[in-house]
Amino acid sequence: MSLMNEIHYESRRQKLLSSVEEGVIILTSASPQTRSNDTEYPYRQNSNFYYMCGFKEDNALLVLVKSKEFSKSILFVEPYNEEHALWNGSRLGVEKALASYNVDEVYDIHTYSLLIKEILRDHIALYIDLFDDSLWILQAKKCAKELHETRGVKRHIRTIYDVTHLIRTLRLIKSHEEILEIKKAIELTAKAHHKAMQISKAGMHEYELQAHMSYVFQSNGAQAESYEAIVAGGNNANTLHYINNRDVLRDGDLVLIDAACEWELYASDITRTFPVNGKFSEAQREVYEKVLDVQLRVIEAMKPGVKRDWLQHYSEELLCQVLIDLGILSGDCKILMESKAHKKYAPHGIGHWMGLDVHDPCPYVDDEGESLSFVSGMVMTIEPGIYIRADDETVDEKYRGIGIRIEDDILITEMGYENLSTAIVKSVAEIEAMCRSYVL
Ligand SMILES: [Mn+2]
Repeated sequence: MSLMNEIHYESRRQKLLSSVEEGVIILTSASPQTRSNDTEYPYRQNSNFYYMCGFKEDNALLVLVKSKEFSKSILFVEPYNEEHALWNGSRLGVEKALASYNVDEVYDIHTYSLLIKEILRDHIALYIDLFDDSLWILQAKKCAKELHETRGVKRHIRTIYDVTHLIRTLRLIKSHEEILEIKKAIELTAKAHHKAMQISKAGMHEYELQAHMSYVFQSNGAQAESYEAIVAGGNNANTLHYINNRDVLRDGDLVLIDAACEWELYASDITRTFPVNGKFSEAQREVYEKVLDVQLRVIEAMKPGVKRDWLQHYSEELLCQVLIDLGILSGDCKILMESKAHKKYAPHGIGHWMGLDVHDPCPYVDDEGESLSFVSGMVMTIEPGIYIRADDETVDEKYRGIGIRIEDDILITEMGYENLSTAIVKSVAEIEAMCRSYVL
């Protein structure tokens, strides 16, 4: 059960409506996606739609109306249908949706094409997801055109705005309940990562570790994983989005696991890197501890007022210095950074917003393009990594094939930060102890 109740959604809708002078906002549910022939991927609701109403079914619409005199929220849903209930499960239907969702009106989705024209009448602004090419949006535009051509209608839709930016800005600041959902996701993800460390041994396949983690997620009630798991043994870790996971785990290699589950549609996003056989080699430990030191320092710098751009620059400086210390790069850190030399070994950003989406699409900059400053309630991952390809002959042989990333989920608080994933072991001693620990 979601911790969010109708009051949460109602207050979000009020906030959204208060940022709009007048007009009609249309938000559409995600459409089911075909996997092959007549089979579908598991359904996942559209995050912006879900954020504004909490409705999980497909084939649904949320329409918010604001005029000088009033504002109202309307939900369009699939009616209850016995045939559908028999084959695919019961839908809530119009009456029950009205009773359980605190919206002003609920209608059968099949009446939308008739009703939307009346809803749009006399409004001058339409707010949609500009990249939403669903038939519902096309229909709304068609009705707006018809109204434009109708004698006697005095006001017409004359501007179409992007509504997603407004919602994404609201989504930047997480409520107490949202943080609790994220914590629950992380709690299961912690179990899964610890499990992987405990059972890992040379000769296993990457997909076996993945399967054990998926078992932890599903057997504990998680409905989905936040993203395709990366289980990358040895040099595979140097392919950033390695999701093949078919290789054998080799003795003496590290394994990088970037995997996490979703809880009530809220994501977690965790990466740990550990030795397949449970014991870091000298060179692996050296690189690992340096990456960990960077991660700890970057997290320590997080607090309200700090700009995300600054944090990115700071982390690049630290990583560049690590590369110099390891003898992988040589020269002055500033000059190396200007030529982006460090990007060869540390190519990705330090972190991203996280929430209903693993990469929460909240803005990183304000309207002027200035980097946003952290505010209490924001959640960002911190995931420094260093990747040294096995075929990179410019690097000392002992480091070749090492790829390390360490990722945690950080909440900005009034006083500074809270590491939400601090329970997942990450020091060399903790990891080696976890790998040694007995497991059934
Ligand atoms: Mn991430």
